[in-house]
Amino acid sequence: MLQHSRIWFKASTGNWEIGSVQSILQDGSLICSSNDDEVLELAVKDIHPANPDILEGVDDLTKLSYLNEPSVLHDLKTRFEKDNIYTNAGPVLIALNPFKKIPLYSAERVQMYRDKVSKNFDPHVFAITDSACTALFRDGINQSVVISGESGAGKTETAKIAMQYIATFGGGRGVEDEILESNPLLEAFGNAKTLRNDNSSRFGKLIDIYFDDSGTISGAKIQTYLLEKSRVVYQSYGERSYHVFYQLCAGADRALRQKINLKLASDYQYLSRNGCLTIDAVDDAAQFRAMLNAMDRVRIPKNDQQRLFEMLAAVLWLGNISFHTAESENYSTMAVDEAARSVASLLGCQIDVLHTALCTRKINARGEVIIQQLTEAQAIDSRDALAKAIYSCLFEWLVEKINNSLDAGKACESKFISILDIYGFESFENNSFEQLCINYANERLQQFFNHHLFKIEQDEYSSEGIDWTKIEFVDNQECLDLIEKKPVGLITLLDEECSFPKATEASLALKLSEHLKGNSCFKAERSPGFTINHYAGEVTYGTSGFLEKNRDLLHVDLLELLGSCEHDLAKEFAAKLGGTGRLNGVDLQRRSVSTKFKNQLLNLMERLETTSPHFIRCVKPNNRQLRNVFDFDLVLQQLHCCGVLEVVRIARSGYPTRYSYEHFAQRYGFLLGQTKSRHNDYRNDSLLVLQKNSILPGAFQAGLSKLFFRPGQIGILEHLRTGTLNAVVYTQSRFRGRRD
Ligand code: AOV
Ligand code: MG
Repeated sequence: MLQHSRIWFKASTGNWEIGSVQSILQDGSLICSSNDDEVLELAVKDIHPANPDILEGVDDLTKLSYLNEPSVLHDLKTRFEKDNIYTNAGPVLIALNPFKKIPLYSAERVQMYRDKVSKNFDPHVFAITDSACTALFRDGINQSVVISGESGAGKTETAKIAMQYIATFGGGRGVEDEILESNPLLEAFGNAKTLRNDNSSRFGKLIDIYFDDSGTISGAKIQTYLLEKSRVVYQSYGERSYHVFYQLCAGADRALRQKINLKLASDYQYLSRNGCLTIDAVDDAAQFRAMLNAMDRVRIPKNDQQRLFEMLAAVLWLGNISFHTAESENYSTMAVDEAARSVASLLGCQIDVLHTALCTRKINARGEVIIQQLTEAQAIDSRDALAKAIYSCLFEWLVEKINNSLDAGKACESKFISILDIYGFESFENNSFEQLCINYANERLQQFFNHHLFKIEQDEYSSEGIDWTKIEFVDNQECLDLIEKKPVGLITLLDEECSFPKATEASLALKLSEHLKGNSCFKAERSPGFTINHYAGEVTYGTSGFLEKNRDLLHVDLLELLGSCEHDLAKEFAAKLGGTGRLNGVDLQRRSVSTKFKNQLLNLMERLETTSPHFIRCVKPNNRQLRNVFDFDLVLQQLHCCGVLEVVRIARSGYPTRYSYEHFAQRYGFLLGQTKSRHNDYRNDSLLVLQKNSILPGAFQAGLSKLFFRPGQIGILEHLRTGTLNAVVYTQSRFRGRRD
């Protein structure tokens, strides 16, 4: 550190501030002055060099001369204050959530990125999506856009922006409009207000967008992951159930209201119990109209829409069904009131059939069927289980309808780009099974990120014999082992405990603690529960409700009820649920929610592995959903836990573009003209191309089977290639012109 150099130091406020070095003491500590002319003595470890002014607010963190936390934060903040919310971190796009509308997404702007009128465009979701589209057709490899970040960081908005770009890039047949319209529809049914995000996704989503050889979108397919169905019957204070319920109650016209006997949201227990009925600045009635419009656009026929609303109303009325227990009895009976009558009429069943299904249970005891009468609490559980089952079936049914409309079946063979938008990492005061699943999915995604940006990258350098100094990163394998390792991972232990009828939340907590205490990411808690040290921070989970949620049994009585209803969706759902063999908990091990989810996630990862991924990291500038507020510590923590600094470090010294000698020689070999080798010595030809076109030795390394390039080099070669090809075409046409 030299005298007068600009530095960052941590001020007494805890914030990083700019200062300059005045003198250096013998023990190595420094006398520095702050911008306010305060003089301080600082240890070397407490300061970082600051970048020169000319690097203020650069659009790619790899351009910073000094890569340290305050410099990176300062860069992001400077850009954020000018509404430049996107910044590259080498290959990763960082997207800061502005929590306000910024004019960055017009059709003109899409066109600008598409036409690539300038090389120096600001980083943007459009730019990274464009590179995916371009690579799809240039390299013939399927691509993916993988979006991650905490809850409320902006993943879903970002995914929609990427879809908007792709729809323009490959539009033509009209299916692109349906792809875009699937968003408001799925959000209505799968998103809800949580304490972290007014429009929080409560399901994971992968959409594959298919292209034909002419580059036009030919169809799409949506795959969804584990919808949080407990929300239908219960929400934490200050949260809401799924948007669609409030939209329906606020927006349905009189005819529909009458048909399905619809009241106001405040009349339904499932919606009003915790007092949060509206969202600031959101008009549920207007959203309902948008949702209806979206249903029309994805060609859901009116009669299907009608059936869907009937089912939604049935779910709402179910929540109002109440039970009584007569004195001196210990079993309950259902109140025959408007709620019970509405459910029966909407589903198409007799009231007494509904009563029997909710208040009794058939038990098979040594070959004999016994009818057990349920207590009030059990009857309520039964009722809620039915509501949750209907809603989650409805969600799957809707996804299937959308997929039919997107021609998902036909398109599967062609090239595709996948966009992944899952629920972000969550940590509340009380965390349960749902948070565990969500955070587990995020761990998996984080590993995918690590794997691509650190591991595969560096392993390839070493196997190809490239000169390289290894960069360390935080591996989250131990946390994944904790959750999914066999035979003693959390999921296996949970499944095992679920197969004991007498298991309780306490016995589960004890079992987990006994078997998992050796894992450094695990800590047992006193109240039944445990803490996991996730890549994004510690989360404490309470085991209450874990067993039932993981078992997710719908008793045969309820299945039979659904199957006997006149409503054809009820019948369809019963067949579907029954078909998965959930009766009597048979084969529970294979079918528990967590095991099913784990398998789904592993399939997802396998699928992503076959693509060439592009990463967008969404970052939340503050926890209060406020515009223009940049909370240093919060941003830093998010950058930290996903290893952004390390990504930048690798990108700065790494070789992001690579080609096999064969591929390279085939694409650029013609630039050699006559000097090209006769027997296709690809390696030799490739190196000659580089030499003849003045690609400097520092700009690439020749590996055993591949060439590795520093950023920007392929752009130069492509430019030369296009130039040469154009010249050839021009000469040929002139030649032809002369002949004619
Ligand atoms: P998430 O998908 O990452 O959370 P969202 O995409 O729903 O987060 O973003 C949360 C809110 O931030 C949105 O509803 C918008 O109000 C705002 N927002 C995000 N990105 C932008 C943008 N580019 N421009 C303007 N506003 C934006 V979760 O689904 O909770 O993990 O489960
Ligand atoms: Mg989301």
